[in-house]
Amino acid sequence: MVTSEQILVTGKQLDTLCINTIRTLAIDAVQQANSGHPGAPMGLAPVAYCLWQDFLRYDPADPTWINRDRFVLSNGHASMLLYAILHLAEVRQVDEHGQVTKELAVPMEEIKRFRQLGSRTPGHPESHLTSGVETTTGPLGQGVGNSLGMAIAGKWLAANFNRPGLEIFDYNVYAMCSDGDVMEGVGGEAASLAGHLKLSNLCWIYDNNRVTLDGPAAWSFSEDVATRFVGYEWNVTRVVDANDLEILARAFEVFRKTTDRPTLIIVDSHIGYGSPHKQDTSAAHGEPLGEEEVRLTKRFYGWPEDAKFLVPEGVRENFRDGIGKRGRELHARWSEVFADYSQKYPDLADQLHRMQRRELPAGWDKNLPTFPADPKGIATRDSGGKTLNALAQNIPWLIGGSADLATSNKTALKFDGAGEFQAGSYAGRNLHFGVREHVMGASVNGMVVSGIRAFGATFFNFSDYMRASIRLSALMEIPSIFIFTHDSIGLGEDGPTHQPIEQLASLRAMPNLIVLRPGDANEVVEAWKIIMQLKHSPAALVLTRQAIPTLDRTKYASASSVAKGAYVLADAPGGKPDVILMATGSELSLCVDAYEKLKAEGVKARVVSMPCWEIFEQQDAAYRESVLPASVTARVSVEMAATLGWDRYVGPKGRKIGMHSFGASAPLKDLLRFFGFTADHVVAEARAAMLGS
Ligand SMILES: Cc1ncc(C[n+]2csc(CCOP(=O)(O)OP(=O)(O)O)c2C)c(N)n1
Ligand SMILES: [Mg+2]
Repeated sequence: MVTSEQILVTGKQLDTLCINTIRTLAIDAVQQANSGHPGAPMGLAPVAYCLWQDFLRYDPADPTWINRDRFVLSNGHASMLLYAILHLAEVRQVDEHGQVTKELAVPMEEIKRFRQLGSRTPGHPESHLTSGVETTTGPLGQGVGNSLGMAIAGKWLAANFNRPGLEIFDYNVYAMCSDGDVMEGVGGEAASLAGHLKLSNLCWIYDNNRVTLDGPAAWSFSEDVATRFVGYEWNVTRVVDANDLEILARAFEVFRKTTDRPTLIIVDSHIGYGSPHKQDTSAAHGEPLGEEEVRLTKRFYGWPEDAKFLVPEGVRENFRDGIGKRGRELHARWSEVFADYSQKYPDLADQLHRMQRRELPAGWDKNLPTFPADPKGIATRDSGGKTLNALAQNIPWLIGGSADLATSNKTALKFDGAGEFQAGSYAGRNLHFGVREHVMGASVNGMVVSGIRAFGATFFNFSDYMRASIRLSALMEIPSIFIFTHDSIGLGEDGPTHQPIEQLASLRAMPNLIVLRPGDANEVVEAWKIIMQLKHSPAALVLTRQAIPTLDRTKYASASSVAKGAYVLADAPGGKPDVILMATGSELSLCVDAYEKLKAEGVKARVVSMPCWEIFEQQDAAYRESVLPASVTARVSVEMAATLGWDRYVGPKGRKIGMHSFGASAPLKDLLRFFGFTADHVVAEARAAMLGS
């Protein structure tokens, strides 16, 4: 048996020692948790080691350094690889105020608590929990999708903030990925757009281990990945042995020298390297090795067989001398440049500070439009586009685009100087995602974790295509902005393939996502104000294609109460209604019409506008009771969508007008009549609710 003292610690052997430390930490943590994936960290340890130790421009003492190279572990199931590296590189934890602490992001106790409740080492890396984790990964394809956004952000920041002789931004983005990432559609979308945009600051490291969970990758995957990426106009290079540090280094150098396109490094590796059985590519590998195999594997590494969570002497020192020292020096040199920059360009430096804290510039809400009462009104996509354009002129880092529907979504930034973000001209604020909804979502998230307030837009129905990315933004607690127009059957002739039904209910079911469906143009402005002030929640802004009336706010309540999520728009005399009508979006004016009819008939009704359920739920009980008094049980909800969820507000005696089937292709007015979205129907349901209550 080998003891730790017997392990030689010089030269290449020191590298091997460090690599095997990463491997055995992963093995031991997975074994102790009795769950997780040890195989990928074992195979990839040399690659991660080489990158971090010799190439990554990263200061472990300050993981918030804005010009740090980004490292994304897109194959998030290999989380122990990242945790081991963060531990050994001694990356610091950042507190909730953004201050770097003396504490390690991943101390040894946390490695020992891998996958346990409340640990900073969850099964898959979560960026809001663990400093140094740049983005949350696990759903394959998302991390590489995020890396696209990070690379876009890097180019955009450089183009907008660098000044002659003062290069504040020149960071690179490295994403490690697996067969799954390369198989997933979103990974293909990301590669396609990155190649088109010639993002030379982007490097993917593909773990070509020829195995996936079920068995050999060849069971389901036989394309030539290199040729595919050459077709995407990437620079493709190959490392035939993941253990060959020299060839790996050469590949990273090739990436650094490539200035006109992204780089894919295909690394042939062996999953579970060193374990007698896990290298069998047909063996299941998403599980611990088992005590016996742990021993055999450690023996293969020349490791003390009984040692657990061993970090041999010299390992930490080696990381300090490598990434630690190099990162500190690079950061110090950058800080000197930045000090000079801050003197010469205090406004720009101030912007960067605000971006990092997710703060807004002074005057961010000036010149926002107000819309006069107008019975014919305006589509909320139009009022939304006008508001967005006003905000973007006040907030220089509000940028984004659409998945090829900017003209329909009304999301183009049209003011002077807005510009287009295109290959080689990276200062523009209009992004063109092409017909790639999923990676639009993932890359918006990547931009947002880079300090930019990014938005992405498409038809509401296609929110499904990007749902996995929306979900991750909510989990990551980041303020991504998703704009969805054509929000109901109200879009008309395009028909049921394009008409969302269940999307509102399903997005409302997502924790931490703020879903806003404003009911007229002035509610749109208020909704946008809410969105811009979010720091830890993403928003979905849901807007109409069709014109809807702009309500007369001298007659009805002010739209400013949108800030409370829901509010009394029109009330019965003395605030004592017999029936409550509630709606969002385009159905709000329908309720107002019904309210006027009921009023003329002597019925005491109230209209409640409910543009945002989540924010309404955050209000205190007294406010909620003042809007929806428990004593009034005759209630009607109206929404051109699945009714799931409205029970909560209409109660057991209430009535729900909504959609119970897919829509249909027809002119809007025919659809409204056919599916019962008329003021008369609302009146009838109100009377039925009053009888039943
Ligand atoms: C979107 C998504 N689908 C399925 C999974 C479950 N899963 C985890 S790892 C994996 C495949 C593993 O194969 P590969 O990507 O080649 O990684 P390796 O095991 O080689 O590290 C799968 C299907 C997932 N994490 N994400
Ligand atoms: Mg694989």
